[in-house]
Amino acid sequence: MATHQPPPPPASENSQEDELTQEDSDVISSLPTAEGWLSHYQGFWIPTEGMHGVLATQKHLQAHETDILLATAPKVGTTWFKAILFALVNRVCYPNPQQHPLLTDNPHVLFPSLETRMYYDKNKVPDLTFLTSPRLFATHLSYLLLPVSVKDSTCKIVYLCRNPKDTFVSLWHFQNKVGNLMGTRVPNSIEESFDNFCRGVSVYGPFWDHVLSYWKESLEKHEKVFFLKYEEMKEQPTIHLKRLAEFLGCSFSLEEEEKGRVNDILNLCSFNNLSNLEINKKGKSSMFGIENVSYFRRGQVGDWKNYLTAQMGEKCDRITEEKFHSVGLEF
Ligand code: PAP
Repeated sequence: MATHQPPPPPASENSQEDELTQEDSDVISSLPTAEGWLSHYQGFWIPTEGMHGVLATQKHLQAHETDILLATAPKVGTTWFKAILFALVNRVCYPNPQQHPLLTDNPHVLFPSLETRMYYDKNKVPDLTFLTSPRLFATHLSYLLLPVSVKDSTCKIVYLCRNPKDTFVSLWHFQNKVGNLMGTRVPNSIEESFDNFCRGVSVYGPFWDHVLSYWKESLEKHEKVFFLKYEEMKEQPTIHLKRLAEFLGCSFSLEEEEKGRVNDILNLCSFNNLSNLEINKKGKSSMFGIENVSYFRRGQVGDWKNYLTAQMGEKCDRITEEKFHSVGLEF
């Protein structure tokens, strides 16, 4: 298991434009755009300002066989799973749940996202040297956009998804809250935003294509891609945490189980615990200046009913049925 070292302070995020290569600039400026902040790249809507990181990741990331990649569409529980994977993989280093890095750092700080440009040095090469083996990173990219070296290596991918209605509602709230900070345009109404989501115009979406890309891969390569739903984890956390540990080759020993280590991790990473920590109530992310509290809203299954009409719910269900039925995926 890892001997984790916390990441260094992020590099300055200034003058991104100056640092872009001409080739990258040409690619980015040629892409169709939507909503003033999304660029259509290889079939998916990527935040234009994140395109630099995406191109650098695709060109330069060299996966290690021991890497663990958390892949998610936005707002499906990334923060929760960053915490869970970090605590799970590093549990030997941090046996005492009262003295754990997750108590003083937001999960996004401990578990970098590949597309985040702060991890790229001035030559646009990912500088992930601060991570020790196994390296943990996250990505919002579809499987189709992952670097070849990730696909070709034996590294492991954990894919978390969530029912599209709750995902949309979570995304809508998040974008309303932080959209201004990130310079993104927020649609005026939930209806307009919902229509865009259903048409596939959503950040890192189309949402359904994103899910399908990993679902198909998990069916063919179940030793490489672990596919899990947010709702399943909420329902049976112990079972799924143990399955996850087994998949990652760090199963809980009988002794660990008897000592309650499975529950320790689940409690440490629970919505109640994380959202009530000082760092997550008052802290701010070094990325984009987003307040950590924005990553913890309600954390419940079925919250969509409080925001979408029955008609909107049915529309979303129809799309889900059309897209997923033939591949045996249900929400
Ligand atoms: P990101 O893609 O911007 O990183 P992400 O963490 O995927 O966001 O999604 C946030 C959602 O996960 C929020 O859902 P909600 O809007 O429906 O409430 C957030 O509340 C939920 N969440 C965060 N932490 C946890 C947790 N520990 N357990 C369960 N859900 C959580």
